[in-house]
Amino acid sequence: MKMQSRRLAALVAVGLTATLSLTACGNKDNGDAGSGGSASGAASITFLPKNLGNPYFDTSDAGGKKAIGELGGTYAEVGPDTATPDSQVQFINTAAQQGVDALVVSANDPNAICDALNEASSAGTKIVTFDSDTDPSCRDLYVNQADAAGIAKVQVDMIADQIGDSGEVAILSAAANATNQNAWIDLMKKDLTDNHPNITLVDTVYGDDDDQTSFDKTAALLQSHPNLKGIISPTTVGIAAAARYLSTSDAKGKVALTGLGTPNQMREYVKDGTVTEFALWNPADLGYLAAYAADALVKGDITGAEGDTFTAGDLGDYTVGADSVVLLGDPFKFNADNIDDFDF
Ligand code: RAM
Repeated sequence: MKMQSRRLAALVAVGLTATLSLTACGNKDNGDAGSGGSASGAASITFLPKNLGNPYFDTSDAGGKKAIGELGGTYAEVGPDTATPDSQVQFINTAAQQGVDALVVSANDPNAICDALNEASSAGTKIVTFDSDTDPSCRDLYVNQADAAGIAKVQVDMIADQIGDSGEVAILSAAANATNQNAWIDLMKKDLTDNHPNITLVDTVYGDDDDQTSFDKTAALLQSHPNLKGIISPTTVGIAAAARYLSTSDAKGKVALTGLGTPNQMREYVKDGTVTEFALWNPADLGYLAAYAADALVKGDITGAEGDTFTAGDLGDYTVGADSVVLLGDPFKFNADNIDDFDF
């Protein structure tokens, strides 16, 4: 997938900015992001990632914090330690009780948090999902990182390329109920069946977006499938753990690994030859866009209806699409030629 140089420059710039602001962003960050604090008209927006301690969400939420700073609002980040289906419920309830203006959530399960979100919504909190959606009835807007079909295709294209379009592959995913990974996996399966008859998907396993679980599942995959030629891991936690395992195993250079990763977590494994190429969007851009969308909902500039438009700071103008979805852009491929251009 080609990316225009203007967009690439923006990606690098936002990535660098996000990295700088990361130093000021602890796991549970709470407080005024802008100099004006929550002056009248300024929104309080709370980010609720799938789990804390996941560098992907550290970066996305730092993007959200930057946007809220520009808007003069109040930023907070709360979240569970584990990416389980209902671990986010207590944080949603608390945010609603606090009268937070908007919640920006990446869901571990499409339905398990719906009751809590609906209650928060009835109490006046705007609900934005980003990264991983809920059932559409439980939120005002979903900020989607990239078209699901495009995310699926880029991963299938990369593994096909890396294993000569033939042989056994497996998927190492995140939590078993994750809306985003499950949508991508369904589309990858279809693409493999339709377009890659010589590739066989032999297993799909779940590392729960937990580093150790993902590491152990990688070891188990290699044991159960001695003819495995490739692993696709559509999660930044999974691909980094799998790369760490492969890098010191006999399978290094023999079993291909690709999927979705962050450049900072994957750099050493690209340099040592464990990984050839992987993909992602810029999580900082995603959080930044979600914060601007949440603010536009709070201020009543948009309702989430198809055709609504708003401006997301440096990223420019966006239009709400069908099913109240706002699309960030295209995935981007990282490899030895470009990985040093990125810092997130
Ligand atoms: C992990 C999470 C997140 C996903 C990325 C690719 O960090 O599962 O939801 O979007 O990977």
